[in-house]
Amino acid sequence: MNKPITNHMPTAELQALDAAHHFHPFTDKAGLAAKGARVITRGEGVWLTDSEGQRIIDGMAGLWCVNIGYGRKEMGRVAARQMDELAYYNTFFQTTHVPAIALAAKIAELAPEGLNHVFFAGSGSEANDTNIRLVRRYWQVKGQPERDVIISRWNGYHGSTMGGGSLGGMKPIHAHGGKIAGIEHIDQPYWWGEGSDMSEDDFGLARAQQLEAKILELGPEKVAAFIGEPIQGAGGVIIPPATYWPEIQRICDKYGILLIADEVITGFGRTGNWFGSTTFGIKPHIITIAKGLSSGYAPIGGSIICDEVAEVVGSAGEFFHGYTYSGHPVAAAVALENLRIMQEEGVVEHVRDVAHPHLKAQWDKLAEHPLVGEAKLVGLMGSIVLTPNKAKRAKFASEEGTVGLRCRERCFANNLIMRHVGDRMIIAPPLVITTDEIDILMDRARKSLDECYQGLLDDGLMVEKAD
Ligand code: PXG
Repeated sequence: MNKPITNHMPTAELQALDAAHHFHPFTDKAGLAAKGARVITRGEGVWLTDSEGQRIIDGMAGLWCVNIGYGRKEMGRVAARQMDELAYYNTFFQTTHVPAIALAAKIAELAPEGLNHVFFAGSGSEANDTNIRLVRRYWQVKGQPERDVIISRWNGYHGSTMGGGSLGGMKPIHAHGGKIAGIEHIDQPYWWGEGSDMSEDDFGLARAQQLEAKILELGPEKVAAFIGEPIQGAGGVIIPPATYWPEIQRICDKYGILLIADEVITGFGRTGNWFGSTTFGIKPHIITIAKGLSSGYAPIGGSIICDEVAEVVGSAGEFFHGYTYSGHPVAAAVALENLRIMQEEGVVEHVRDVAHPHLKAQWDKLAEHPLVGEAKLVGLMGSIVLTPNKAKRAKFASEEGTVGLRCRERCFANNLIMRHVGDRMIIAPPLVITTDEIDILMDRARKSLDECYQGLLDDGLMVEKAD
């Protein structure tokens, strides 16, 4: 194969090569080969272009990560400069370099109080693997090595390495390769789907109290940590009832259990604050970061660690853990430039004061659509649930995800990227989205919902699942 692979090859040729050689993540290989992947060729702001020249509005910021939007030239310039100066050096064995120093200091400045130490990884999954080892090491050093169980939630997502996938509560992931020992799951705070006839507030408390029940079942002396996403992202943008996080916090405090907030999605402005922990009043010992840290321009993640945990683990000799690319200088320089842009351009303030209120006014109204049950939005992270009967919070008779997929296909056809998780539709656009662009996104979303609804009526699919 001598021919260069360019954006100017016919789409069908690119698709054939892709199907032949590229094994995609989380994708049905045979299904994709039959259909052909959509080839994305350019990005600018909130807009993507595909190999057929279509302009698509990206309501998902890539995979929840392109917070400053695509095509910022400063980012490439910083990467090139850093590659010229020092393309690589490691941070093992008592060496360091300026980008890792500067980025760690900047993250400590932005993080909630008391979280001043950063362990770098290449991704969110790696960072959560670090967290498993870190919290177990912490309890070992404290003389309580039997405290090694980590409690997590069903339908949480913490990555897809063995550690991340095990922490996550997605059974299809556990089914492919198993689950590591010492991880226990409790139910998620998903009121619409699982709240039966409880009020949202009572349900939030009940679901949080499952943590206490699990701690008592295992024995508090066995539990190292609890991990949760402030808002479950990949699980379908599940925004917990207001009562949930305060009760989780109370329980972690009562039993002295470390609290890990996985902010891979909610970090760096997504919820209208720098961290979702601030939005929800959570006081974590460790925050997992990735994605928005570099706005996806370079692969980088990490764990922001509180003073106490860093001091304990740091007081007992070497911590046998690290990655070749921990604090990679180019990725760190790119992340630092991303944070400079976010701070100097007031991106978090834009989310809080401009983009969120503008989107919320229209997003909330979607709940009046005949196909939509509830519509929820925190910052620029939103979800709607599709239902054949909103009064009963009914599910569709069709297999879960059938209607969501049909809705996503309408969005795709209307050049809007809006994802489905089961029969929920979710958005998380770049944080720099303007009010005009929000209007375009919402026009396309409403049109897609109308078309989906009409299609369901035509095909006799607005049917409730029997109780
Ligand atoms: N924690 C959370 C909360 C995440 O959302 C990870 C950890 C893992 O990060 P890495 O960088 O290893 O992918 C994530 C990633 C989806 C989807 O379908 C979500 C993620 C990744 C891929 C797909 O919504 N989140």
